[in-house]
Amino acid sequence: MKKSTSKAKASVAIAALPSTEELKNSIIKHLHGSLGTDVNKASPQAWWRATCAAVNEYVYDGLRNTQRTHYLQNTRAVHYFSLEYLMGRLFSNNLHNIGVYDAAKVALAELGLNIADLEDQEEDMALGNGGLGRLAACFIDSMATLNFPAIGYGIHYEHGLFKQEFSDGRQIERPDSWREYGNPWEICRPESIQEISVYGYVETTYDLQGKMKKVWHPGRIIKGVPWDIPVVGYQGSSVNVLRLWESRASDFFNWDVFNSGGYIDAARQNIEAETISKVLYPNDETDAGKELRLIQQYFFCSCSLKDIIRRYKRANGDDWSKFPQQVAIQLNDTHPAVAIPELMRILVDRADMGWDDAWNICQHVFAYTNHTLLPEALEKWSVRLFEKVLPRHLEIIYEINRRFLVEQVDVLWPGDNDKKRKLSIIEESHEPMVRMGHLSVVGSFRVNGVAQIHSELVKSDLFPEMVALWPDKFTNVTNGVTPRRWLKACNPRLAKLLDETIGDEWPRDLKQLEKFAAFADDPAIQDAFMAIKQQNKADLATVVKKLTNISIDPHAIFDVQIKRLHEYKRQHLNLLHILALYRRILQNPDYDMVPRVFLFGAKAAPGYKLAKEIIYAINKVAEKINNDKRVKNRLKVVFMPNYRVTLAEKMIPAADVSEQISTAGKEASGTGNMKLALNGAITVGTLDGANIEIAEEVGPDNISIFGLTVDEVKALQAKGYHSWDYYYQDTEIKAILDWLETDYFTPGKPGELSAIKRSLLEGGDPYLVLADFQSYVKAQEKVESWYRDQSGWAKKAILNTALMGKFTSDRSIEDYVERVWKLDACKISQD
Ligand code: NBG
Repeated sequence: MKKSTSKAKASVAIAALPSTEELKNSIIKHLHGSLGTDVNKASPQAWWRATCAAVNEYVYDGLRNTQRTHYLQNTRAVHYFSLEYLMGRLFSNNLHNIGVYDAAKVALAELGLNIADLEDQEEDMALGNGGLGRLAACFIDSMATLNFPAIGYGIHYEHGLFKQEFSDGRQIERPDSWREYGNPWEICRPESIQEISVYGYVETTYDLQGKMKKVWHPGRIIKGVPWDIPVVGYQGSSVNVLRLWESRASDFFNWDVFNSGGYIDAARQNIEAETISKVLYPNDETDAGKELRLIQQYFFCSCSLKDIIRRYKRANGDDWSKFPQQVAIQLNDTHPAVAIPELMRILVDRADMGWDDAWNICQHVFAYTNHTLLPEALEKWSVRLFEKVLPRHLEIIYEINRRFLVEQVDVLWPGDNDKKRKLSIIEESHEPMVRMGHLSVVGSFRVNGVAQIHSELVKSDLFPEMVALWPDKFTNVTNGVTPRRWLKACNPRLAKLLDETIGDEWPRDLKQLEKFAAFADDPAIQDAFMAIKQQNKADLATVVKKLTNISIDPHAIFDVQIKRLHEYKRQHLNLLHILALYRRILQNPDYDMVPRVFLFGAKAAPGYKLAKEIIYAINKVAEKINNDKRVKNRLKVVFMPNYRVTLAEKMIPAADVSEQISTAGKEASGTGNMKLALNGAITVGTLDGANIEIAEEVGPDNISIFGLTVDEVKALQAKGYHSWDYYYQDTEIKAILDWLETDYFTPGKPGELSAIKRSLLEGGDPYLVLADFQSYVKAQEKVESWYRDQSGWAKKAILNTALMGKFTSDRSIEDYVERVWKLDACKISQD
């Protein structure tokens, strides 16, 4: 019997790995002992669960060893606070990271099972909207792999991001019940339950010495129940934890109501308390401003802080002086910014610490990552709402703000009320608002953007005065993606080719990929690389057929745009280009073009009307083009329903062209751009976000850049942008936009697709789609001419893969460690 390849290694969390035979026995043992079923009647679900249980024996070993080592060494740790974790599936990821994927595949095959069928039993863990949540998932993978003591904190949503269906081309949202029947990866930890308070009022009291003390009398107490998800580092390094809080009614509180005869009231309060962790807000880059959302934010921050403090006190007792040495907290956007006043409350009100000492601790604990400049995403809470939900925190924020304005702003700009108005944490409009971005900057020791250009814009456009106050506070950490999930696991064919040509160290040292560049001109490697792409495309074509019933030709260019639907990401620019090609084909039946399949994947926020109209328009145009014989298969358009991590894993390895076409200055970084290039897709992109750094790495011959730059966008907008000029001066643009108003794509229903035209003309085209259109068309023509030379294309694709080493999330985490967290890696010792 074949033994598994990895041997027991020193300083890894997981000691001995199972052989195929041992895995087989363990799976059967769990089928019997944990699932209560038998080989001859087990469903694929049961097999999957039994395999997870078998794998968990090793995961839990690693978890115990990691937690014990961290405890004994009393390590400094980072606590990643994020409202979102877009994990996807964990099965193959965990098998790969432990190093038993191949052994499990063989074990399952010997049991008559196909590992891919088992993988399909798992629901995506979609506790996030898009890039921000997926980044958090990549980061916790890297932190475990690099042996950094780290905990992810978040919310255990009962329902993750909605599932998307199309009905006559329109998006329909369906609930996502990812753990309806339990989830084999999570462990409930009732021993670590926390209670948190909301609502109520604040009483001012005085002690015998006449010292003032604020006492918050909460209106509601809610229980937070932690669920732990082990985060398995690559090759059995640390097994860290993602701790997600589920809300429950507090027993203590209900008992009161119950005793006073309010059984129904108690039940109602239960339901309200449990609502908090019910559902993820489906907005990407927009602030919903809803009470429940603020409560969600506070709920998980308060539970997590209490959890951190409990652990700290176990090791350090009541001495707070070491707290900033032991604890770093990273705020993933402003969503968890309420943790700042909450820690102040705990220190000042509960631990009786003086304000200055407490503030000093806060300012050495928190660091804040900004993920967007879009004004609609910058969170603000009305003072009124804050006062209702968190009355004591509002007082604390007022005091933070008062001191900030007096001790910092007025010192640098004495008597300058404009500066005070601009910098105040409280925005004085007719409805006063708490600005969470300002609070985050003031309360943190480090602030970073997520790509070079974005970090510059954070400084120059968003917080220039804050930079004047604290020049050293601001830094950059360019995003990254985990090469374990986004190459090794999702593209096994390419992973194997890499292993064979440059060795197998690249998954944990992605700069090794550079060695692959030496093979870019090698005809054998070019052939192998292109053959792999071809196979991946054929696989995707099968998936497309199954999901949409559309047949696509794997020999066409697969042109992929996968990301949330947003005007600034400009899926409608892509659509206009498709319409231009279609129109050229109709005007010239012999129009010579390389056949191309345009593949989209995108969810629209349920309340984002125009985004939904764009989905509808793409679907309607697709229907027409795909069924038009005159096109002769030169064009196909596919909108994949329910885009999510699992679908990304199938689309990315099969992409030839990567669409990264946001208006310059709007996409903070992008991470899909990295995943696609890593898998050998050529980017058609603007000089925005991390595209700029990708271009620097791969070089101008291997990326097709177009469009206005950030400075040109600013200049055009300053001088006055008139989209109508482009409409009247460019016959192609005019023809396409007018086409959308007819009933050509929606027979009998003219005007159904006119929302796009309206926004681009009457709406002023806020994202400069028309201004970039012709430049985009040229960038696409360039890509097409490149593709006609297959060997040249292979070289470019190989170089894309080879030169993406910078964009591993391991490098991002190392940057955070060096520039922000100042952590030491901790080698794990075994029992
Ligand atoms: C998103 C940006 C992306 C970026 C991810 C991760 C938000 C608020 N921002 O460009 O739009 O890649 O964050 O940093 O979701």
